[in-house]
Amino acid sequence: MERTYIMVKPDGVRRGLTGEIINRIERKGFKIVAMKKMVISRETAETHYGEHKGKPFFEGLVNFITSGPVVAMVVEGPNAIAEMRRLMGATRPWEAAPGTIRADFATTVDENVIHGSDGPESAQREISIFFKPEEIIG
Ligand code: RTP
Ligand code: MG
Repeated sequence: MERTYIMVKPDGVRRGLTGEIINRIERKGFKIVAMKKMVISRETAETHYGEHKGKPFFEGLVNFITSGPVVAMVVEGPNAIAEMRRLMGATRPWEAAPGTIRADFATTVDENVIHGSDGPESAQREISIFFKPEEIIG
């Protein structure tokens, strides 16, 4: 069993795609063990995306991710980190495989609907940024 941090980004929430995304996660057979709607502070956004600090898109990324509510989740299941990345599709939606969330619902790299942790260390780190241990109900 593995846990990953998943987030419906502000564009996904604004466009009413939260239910569709939850549906895909649950149909896959994964379990949502924590979930909340929240507006991320700049400080939290900069921590979450710390690996991208200094890159040309960093400022825009922080502005975007703080631009409206997100739906944050912890998703649990076998190989959940890699499998959720597979369901999400590639970062650039035009490179995402057909049938993936980003291929089906996004057109630009800046607003690509969903975030998912990219490895075990970032999963642990990101889960602890957004959730207290007692908010995770297995
Ligand atoms: P995420 O962290 O949001 O799940 O996306 P990811 O792992 O697939 O991609 P990552 O490399 O971590 O990049 C984080 C987000 O930054 C934006 N980005 N823009 N303009 C660009 O070249 C560019 N590159 C990355 C994307 O919104 C990406 O999701
Ligand atoms: Mg990433």
